[in-house]
Amino acid sequence: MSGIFVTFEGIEGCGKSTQLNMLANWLREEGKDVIVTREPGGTNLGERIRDLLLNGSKNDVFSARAEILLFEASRAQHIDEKILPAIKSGKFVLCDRFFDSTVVYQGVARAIDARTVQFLNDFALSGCIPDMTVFPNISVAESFRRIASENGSRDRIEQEDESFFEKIRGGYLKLAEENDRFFMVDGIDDVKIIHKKIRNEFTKRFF
Ligand code: T5A
Repeated sequence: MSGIFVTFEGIEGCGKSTQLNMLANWLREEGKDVIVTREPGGTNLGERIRDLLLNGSKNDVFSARAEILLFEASRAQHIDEKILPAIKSGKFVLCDRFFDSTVVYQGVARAIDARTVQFLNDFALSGCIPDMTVFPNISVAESFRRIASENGSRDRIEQEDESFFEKIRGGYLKLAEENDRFFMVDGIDDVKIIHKKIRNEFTKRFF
C-alpha cells in the first residue's frame, strides 16, 4: 500500500497554504486519510529548527552554509519520522514547501552551487520525491502587497528585498518548465477557481 505525496511551492504569499488546506478538506470529504504538514517543521525537532531559521532579523548572522544544513536537518527528521511512514501506510500527504524551496532559496537566491544543493537534498530525501508539486504563480509585486496587508511582523526571510524574490520566482518558473510533476496555476485568480483547477489536475493524475 502506498499513498500520494503532494507538495506546495511558490513565493511568499502566493496562496499555497490556502490551496493546501482546501485540497486537504476536499480529500477528507472524499473519505481519504490526509496528513497536512510543512517545512521547515512538521516534527517537534523540525519546529524547533523552524523557530531558529525564521524568527529573527535578516541581519542576524546566518551563514548560507549553516542555513541550508538546518533546512536539510529539519527535512531528514521530517521524512524519517512522519512523511515516509505516512506514505507507506497509504495516506495522502500534503506538505507546505519541500526540497524545491531549498533549490530556489538556498541554491538560486543564496547562490550555493547547484551540485552541492542536489547532494544535500539527495541525502536528506532518501529517495522521497513528491508525486505532484502545486505552484501558484504570482508576481513579486503581488507577493509584497499580500505580505504588507497581513498583520504581524515579517519573518527573517520575508525581510529580504525585491531582487531576492525575483530570483526565487525565476527559479520556480524554471523548475516548473523542467519537471512534469509541477502543476503551475495562476495564483492571481479567485481562490475557488484555483482550487477547482488543482482538484481537476489532481483527479486527472491520481483517480
Ligand atoms: N525556506 C523554506 C527556505 O529558504 N528553504 C527551504 O528549504 C524551505 C523549506 C518558510 C520560509 O522558509 C523558506 C521559504 C520561506 O521564506 P512559509 O512558512 O512557507 O515560510 O511561509 P510563506 O512562504 O511566507 O507562506 P505564507 O503563509 O506567507 O504564504 P502562502 O502560504 O503562500 O499563502 P497563504 O495561503 O498563507 O496566503 C497569503 C495571503 O494571501 C491571501 C490569503 O488570504 C493570505 O492573506 N490569498 C489570496 N488573496 C487573493 N487571491 C488569492 N488567490 C489568494 N490566495 C491567498
